[in-house]
Amino acid sequence: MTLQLLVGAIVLLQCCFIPTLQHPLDPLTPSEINQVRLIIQNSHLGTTLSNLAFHFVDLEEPEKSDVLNWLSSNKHNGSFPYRRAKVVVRARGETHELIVDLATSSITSDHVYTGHGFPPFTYNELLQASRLPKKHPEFKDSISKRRLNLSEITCLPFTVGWFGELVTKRVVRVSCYYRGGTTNIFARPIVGISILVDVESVQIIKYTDRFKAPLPSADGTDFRSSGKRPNSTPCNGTKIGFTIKDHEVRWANWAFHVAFNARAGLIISTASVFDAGRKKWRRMLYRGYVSETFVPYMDPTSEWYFRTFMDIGEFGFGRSADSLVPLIDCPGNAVYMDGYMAGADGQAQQVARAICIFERYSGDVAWRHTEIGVPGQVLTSGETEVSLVVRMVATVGNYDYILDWEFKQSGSIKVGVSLTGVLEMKATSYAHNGSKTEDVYGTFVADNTIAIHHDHFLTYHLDLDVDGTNNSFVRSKLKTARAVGIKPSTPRKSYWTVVRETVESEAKARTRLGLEPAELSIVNPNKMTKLGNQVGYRLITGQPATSLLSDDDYPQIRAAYTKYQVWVTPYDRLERWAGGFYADRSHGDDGLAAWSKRNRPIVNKDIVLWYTVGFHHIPIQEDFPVMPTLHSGFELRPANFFERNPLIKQQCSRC
Ligand SMILES: *[C@@H]1O[C@H](CO)[C@@H](O)[C@H](O)[C@H]1NC(C)=O
Ligand SMILES: *[C@@H]1O[C@H](CO)[C@@H](O)[C@H](O)[C@H]1NC(C)=O
Ligand SMILES: *[C@@H]1O[C@H](CO)[C@@H](O)[C@H](O)[C@H]1NC(C)=O
Ligand SMILES: *[C@@H]1O[C@H](CO)[C@@H](O)[C@H](O)[C@H]1NC(C)=O
Ligand SMILES: *[C@@H]1O[C@H](CO)[C@@H](O)[C@H](O)[C@H]1NC(C)=O
Ligand SMILES: [Cu+2]
Repeated sequence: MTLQLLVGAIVLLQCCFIPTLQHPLDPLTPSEINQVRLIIQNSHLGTTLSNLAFHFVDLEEPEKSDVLNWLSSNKHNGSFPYRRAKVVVRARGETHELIVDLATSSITSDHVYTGHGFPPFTYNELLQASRLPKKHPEFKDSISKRRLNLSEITCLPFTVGWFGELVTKRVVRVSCYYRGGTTNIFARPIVGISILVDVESVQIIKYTDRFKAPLPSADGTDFRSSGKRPNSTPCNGTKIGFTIKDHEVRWANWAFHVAFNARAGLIISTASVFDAGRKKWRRMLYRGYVSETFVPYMDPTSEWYFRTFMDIGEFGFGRSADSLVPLIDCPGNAVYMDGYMAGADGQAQQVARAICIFERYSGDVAWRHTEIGVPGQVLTSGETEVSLVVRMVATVGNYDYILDWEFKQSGSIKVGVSLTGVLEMKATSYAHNGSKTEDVYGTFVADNTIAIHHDHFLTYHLDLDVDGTNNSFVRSKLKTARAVGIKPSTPRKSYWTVVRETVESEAKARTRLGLEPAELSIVNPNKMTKLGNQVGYRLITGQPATSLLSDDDYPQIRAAYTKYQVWVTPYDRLERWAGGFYADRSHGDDGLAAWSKRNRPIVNKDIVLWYTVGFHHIPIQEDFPVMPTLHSGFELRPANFFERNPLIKQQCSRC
């Protein structure tokens, strides 16, 4: 979980395209990003020798009511009444939060942020920091003491978290690796050295060299594939086909909006599903994206303890997005969408093929049944599953995250998180596992090489609007009941029954999964099916991992929201980033856990569901030299939303 420095795909954009009528949630275009840059450079912030650097440039989240009004009334007529950017720049050592109005080319708000935490690092800061050691005399000494060749060293920056100290500087730690015959740099860490870099003055401010350990061998570390790519023919299925107009996608019974930004990467908005029975589009998800990640490593020693990364807030999934490679990352039938973001100088940069969209013919069964009860016949009927996948891949240093949104004709959205890439490893003087190797904090994956225990928590912001804006959160508990008082009497002693409870407040909504059997759903309490059930969507969860760190541990204070997998908050336009907006060196005073402390009511309100996909990762040897993809995720599945299975198309008189 270092920060990626080898992003070859980013290109500077010299020019621009003229957008057509914009959806209010369209990401900033390259020309808008460049416009923002000019406006700020021409303001008081650009006038002095102030080292102006752009840390965050994004669409200012519009008012939801404005977006919904525009969508329902004016969509194919007028443009949205405003277009604004939220920008965070650093100038003269201060963090400025700006709102830029793009219609009037003016700064409408300029506020100096003085709270805890810092904005995301720029790519330039990390690049400069990573180049410092090789020019540093003490480091050169350390390297010659280890009899290594300086020209074979790659150094990478790591964010440092917060451990109760008074924070005065923006810093990163730099760790170095030895290539010497491998492309898998993470497999050859040079241990014992700690390098602290002040990213603003671009200087090493602390250097220690505490111990040496043998350098792991380059043998067997290479992960390059043969270069052969599979035949592009997808599995056999019925092609449905989809259309993309700007950022709006239509496929089968789905319509939704796809956006990209530097922080979250892929964002799905205004998803509606067509109800063939009612012959109308029904709202389902207003906005969904990964809001924060938390990746704490479980080695408390002085060279490792700080590795407790919050990649989205400290750097950004969009900034780490890869240009997708056809036939490796996406199948032959995929279409691609580019992404745009601002560089440190404010200039628009393109990530070509940041997102791919494709129909998946999985070979799975969407539904089936064989009926042998009809005399003289064996009836088998069913359909193969065809779905639509929207995908991006973020490589945050050593790890690759494959993020999927899979739309199903059943009305489900299946969200996939897949992990692959290279483990974060440490060199040790022990050759391999044995009775004397207790305090290694990980698994031996190669000679002298330990892959450290860690977690991955990806927290999704899921603003469901099931059939409208006002929703409630319902927990349906499965309770064992005694079979008493049933007439005529039954030989059964027990059964289970469902106790449906509308959750009243934020505090009651926090859920640690797996402690009791319960189904969780978001319902619209104002809308019923014809059969009198509240319309809703159910959250089908993945494996229940929560953070195991103690509550008083500093990384846990910063990522307190990882103690529960499920949270529900009332919608607030500004409550978007679960780990807080200023996540680098944050103190935990902003973010999901802090907002939720207000314990606001959540019944029949516009509410947001937050779900954390978690992995406890005990490395195994098969994860070396590169890890086979590990899948997880969750599903949002219609639950009494339709009158019947929407895959069954034939007419029916009662629906
Ligand atoms: C477009 O908007 C104008 C002003 O809001 C309105 O008068 C007109 O009827 C609208 N046209 C359509 C086709 O909706
Ligand atoms: C160091 O590596 C460079 C590049 O591979 C090579 O040219 C040089 O001879 C090496 N020096 C030593 C001392 O091994
Ligand atoms: C799919 O199946 C049909 C009929 O069985 C066949 O003609 C066609 O070539 C197949 N397509 C692919 C891509 O395998
Ligand atoms: C490592 O070795 C110790 C001592 O033999 C043993 O108890 C432990 O199970 C081994 N670890 C693994 C992952 O097998
Ligand atoms: C929706 O919620 C708002 C705010 O709580 C409330 O004022 C409004 O009456 C609700 N609407 C419906 C249809 O219940
Ligand atoms: Cu992992």
